[in-house]
Amino acid sequence: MGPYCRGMVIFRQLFDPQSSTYTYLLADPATRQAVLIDPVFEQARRDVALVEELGLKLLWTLETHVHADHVTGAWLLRERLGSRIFIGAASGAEGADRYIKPGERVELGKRHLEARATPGHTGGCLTYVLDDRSMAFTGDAVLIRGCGRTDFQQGNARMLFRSVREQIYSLPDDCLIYPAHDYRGLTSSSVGEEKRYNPRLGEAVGEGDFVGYMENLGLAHPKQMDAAVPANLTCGRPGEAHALADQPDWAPLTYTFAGIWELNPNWLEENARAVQIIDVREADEFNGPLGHIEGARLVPLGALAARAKELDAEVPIVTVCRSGARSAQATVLLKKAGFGNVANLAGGMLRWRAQRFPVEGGTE
Ligand SMILES: N[C@@H](CCC(=O)N[C@@H](CS)C(=O)NCC(=O)O)C(=O)O
Ligand SMILES: [Fe+2]
Repeated sequence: MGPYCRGMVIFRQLFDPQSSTYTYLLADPATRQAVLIDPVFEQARRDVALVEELGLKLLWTLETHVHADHVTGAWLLRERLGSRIFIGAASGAEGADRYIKPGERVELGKRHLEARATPGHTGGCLTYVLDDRSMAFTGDAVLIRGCGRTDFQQGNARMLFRSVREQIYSLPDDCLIYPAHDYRGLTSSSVGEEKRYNPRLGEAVGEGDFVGYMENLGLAHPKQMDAAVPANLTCGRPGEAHALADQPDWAPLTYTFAGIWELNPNWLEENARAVQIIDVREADEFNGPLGHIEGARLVPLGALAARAKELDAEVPIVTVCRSGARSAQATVLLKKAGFGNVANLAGGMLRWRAQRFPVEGGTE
């Protein structure tokens, strides 16, 4: 394989279960520059966590089209990470930083994606093809053994048929296809496979057959369509009433890709009196060489669910253990028990002590 082989790009496929949408993270390992294709508004927090944990710099968010079934995370990611919003020039959307025309490249460190016009599902659909033609992000033009519907948003079955034949089936047979959705949990396909087995768009299917098929899909409109289309026409900018309400404001918390809210020791040291510190280790550890944080209450993890009612529901909770692992699980148990403001002390007593914060008991 040449210098552009697939091993040289960082790649993750992410899923939004509510809308069955795939979001793709691509990054150049040399420069750490990254792009997210089709991010979902409700998943922005997860996407931020992954970008940060992998040590990447999110340069752009790219849309394959104006989605009808979910709101894009583009605007929210720009707020949180300073990424720029790229969308097709033919999308009709306002508020983007760059309007991409077919044939243009999106640079990503030493790598790039080529935008190809694949209208038909909507009037402005783009497919992004990786520089070595090993991967194509087809949006809703080609789905795995299917394709995007053509009954709204300037949809046009004839146009979709031609787009797929000319712009996607002209790629190498082993080029992998990554669609914007799959409703059965299938994750990827290839050009050769779809040419052979796609029931709507197989090579033996003619344009007239395809149009007949698409006129008779009989699908209900997407559940979120009335809200999603206007929001996506402003690149996912929420209406005024929509504060970024999902970000807890009682402390500067970090959300991990593992799904845990974490707190750093410095904040806890300065704000210990404003929270309940729950140490979930065993009694012999609490009273052992590492010591414990002043004011911490001992509730071993195994007893936490049963004893949760002893805790004050009005005061935020910080959970602590030796390394931060058991206490991460404690946050999960406490959330289940109905406590809203809960965070894990990152790194546990080991990091607390490494940073030389004071302990009660313990040995030097
Ligand atoms: N039940 C889904 C419908 C989603 C839907 O219609 N998806 C569009 C893509 S935006 C599509 O083209 N689907 C093709 C298909 O289901 O065959 C929802 O409510 O979101
Ligand atoms: Fe779509």
